[in-house]
Amino acid sequence: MTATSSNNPPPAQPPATLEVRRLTAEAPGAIAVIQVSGPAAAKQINVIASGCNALALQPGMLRLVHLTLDGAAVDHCLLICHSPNLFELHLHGGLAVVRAVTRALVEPSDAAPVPTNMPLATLPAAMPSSPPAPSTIEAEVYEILAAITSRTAVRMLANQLTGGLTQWCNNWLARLSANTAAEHGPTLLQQFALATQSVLLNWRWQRYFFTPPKVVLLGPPNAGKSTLMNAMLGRAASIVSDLAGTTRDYVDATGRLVHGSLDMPVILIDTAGDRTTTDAIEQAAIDRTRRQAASADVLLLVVDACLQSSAATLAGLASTAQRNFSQAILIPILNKADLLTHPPNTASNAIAVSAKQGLNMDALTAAIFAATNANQLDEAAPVAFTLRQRLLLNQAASQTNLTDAIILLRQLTGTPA
Ligand SMILES: Nc1nc2c(ncn2[C@@H]2O[C@H](COP(=O)(O)OP(=O)(O)O)[C@@H](O)[C@H]2O)c(=O)[nH]1
Ligand SMILES: [Mg+2]
Repeated sequence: MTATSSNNPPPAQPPATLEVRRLTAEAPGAIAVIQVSGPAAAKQINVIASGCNALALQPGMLRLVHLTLDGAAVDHCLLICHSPNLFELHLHGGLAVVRAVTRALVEPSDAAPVPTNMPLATLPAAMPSSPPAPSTIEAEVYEILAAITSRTAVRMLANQLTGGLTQWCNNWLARLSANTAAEHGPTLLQQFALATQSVLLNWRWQRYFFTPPKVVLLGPPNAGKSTLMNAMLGRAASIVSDLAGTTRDYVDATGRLVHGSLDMPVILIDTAGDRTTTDAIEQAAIDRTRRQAASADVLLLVVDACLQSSAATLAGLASTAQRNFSQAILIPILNKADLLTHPPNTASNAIAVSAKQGLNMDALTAAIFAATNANQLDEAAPVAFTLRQRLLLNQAASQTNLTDAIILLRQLTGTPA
């Protein structure tokens, strides 16, 4: 008889309270299976699954549950109880959902928040032992790639794999590591901080290729805003009419602006003309228009070029917009240029277009690219395209000690110490 484990039992291990394992490969797919086991499994599942009490499930039971993260519903999934200590979640296989769910499961629900001033050396220990979020630039590239609609952004991301941010981090890692001698430290760190800030600042406009800027059309009724929006989209998303007040509520649509070799997604928002009205519904639409303008990246101020008052109307629109919506870039536009018998008055730097005939639309696209700085794009430059990267860079830029900056850069690239 051979020795069996019952003859020679291993030393008793205390049971892990909770174990979370992904049973499917970490890759995009239709379904992902996460196994949750241990005495705390049911309690922890209850933190993220609503519509079912995992503690009350019997072995073999199957339930449809809603996944709730940070108080908001994110998905639904199947919950299978194999035993009171062993469950499986079958959820949609998108990496973002799987990672968010895994993270919520492994984080103790009553965990104290990590203080922001925690000394660097203790930070890695405070993170989950197997971080569910991608921790390398390459993993983040593949995760973001699926949600990208701009070809320019795809090329920018591809460049980050070996060049771009990866190369930038590796270069700085080499420079900082070679200069840990105290006398070189401060100047080198200052250079590093400047270089880091420049990468972070560039994101302010690089981001438009990843998250479409919100472009809101404002102007009096009948100026041709709806016609212009349709012309920019290349399809009839908004109703065009001679009747003032046709566009009562705002209309939004996603489009793509192409400028040379660059393409940028945009959210275009056509609005109700701003005017005094006694109609309660129109007033409500005008209020909603103002809220859209308040969150716009770009405001297209559109007036009818044929009206005597066009220059004054444009100036009035611009000063109101500057006062109320100062966060937005303003682009003044004189529309209906096809009807003019004399050259338009472009003293106000307005772009003269004909939305109806598609005249000078390239100049408008170019103006949006220039206003957002997107025309300066260097596709090979470093892009800090995730919040994780930007937080780590921001933290690295304020370090007064080379070793701490190096630790943060290593975390960013996922390079072991
Ligand atoms: N000739 C000409 N007419 C235009 C142009 N743009 C719009 N219109 C006309 O102006 C009227 C009002 O257009 P619309 O887009 O509904 O204006 P909105 O109220 O600002 O949205 C319609 O009859 C359009 O056909 C243009 O560039 N040239
Ligand atoms: Mg309209």
